[in-house]
Amino acid sequence: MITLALSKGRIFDDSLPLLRAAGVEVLDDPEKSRKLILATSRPDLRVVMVRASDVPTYVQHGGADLGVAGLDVLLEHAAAEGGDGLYRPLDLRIARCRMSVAAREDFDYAAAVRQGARIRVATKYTHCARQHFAAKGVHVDLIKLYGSMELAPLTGLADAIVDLVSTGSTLKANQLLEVERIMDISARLVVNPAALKLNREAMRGLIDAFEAAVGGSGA
Ligand code: PRT
Ligand code: MG
Repeated sequence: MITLALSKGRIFDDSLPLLRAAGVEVLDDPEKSRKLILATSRPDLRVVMVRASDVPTYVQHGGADLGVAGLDVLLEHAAAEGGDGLYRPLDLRIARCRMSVAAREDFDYAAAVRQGARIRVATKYTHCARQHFAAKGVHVDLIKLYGSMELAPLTGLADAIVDLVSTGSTLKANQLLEVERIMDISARLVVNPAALKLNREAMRGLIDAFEAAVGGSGA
């Protein structure tokens, strides 16, 4: 049995067409069912539903053989673990967005950077943020948050945030401006190397089918 870890919401929704193109139908809808283990049309493949940030943990420790997770989640996980030993064979080109720095309209980010000021930055992505600002030689005090980053500059908790942006409407609704783009983000297929070794034929077949589905979708 091959176990694929997915998370509810955009990762699951955007993975479905790829699975379908790979000839796999998921037989339950996680939005309607409380089941955490979903059968598929392939008797040797099941899907487990976990929190987005738990996908790399499941795959790393063998609770799942492979999984789909955002590059943001993978980079933060790998940094926290000092490497995770996962194969990342494929950019699935789904759940795309960018990681950016945003600030209040009345905060002159460029001037603060130029003057070498210490900038207070709130974010869920502390490892990516630390690396980005260190590479630019910008002095920051990072404040770790788990959600609603947009609130931090509005309440005076921070001068700026590092968050994911797709349409930009969340920033706009909170009168924040995107002042710097850090990196493009998309979801990746991650694979447990031991699982690949043990079950090479079936796993390879599935990875190849994913690859063909990504290429074929023209995304
Ligand atoms: O919600 P939960 O805590 O369980 O986990 P999660 O928030 O990590 O999961 P989920 O399903 O929200 O996101 C899964 C993955 O989708 C992320 O890890 C990203 O790789 C990817 N993704 C793509 C996004 C977005 N686009 C996105 N827009 N993840 C989050 N957002 C959020 C963003 O943080 C901000 O709050 O959407 C808001 C901005 O969207 P716009 O369209 O208003 O710019
Ligand atoms: Mg979310």
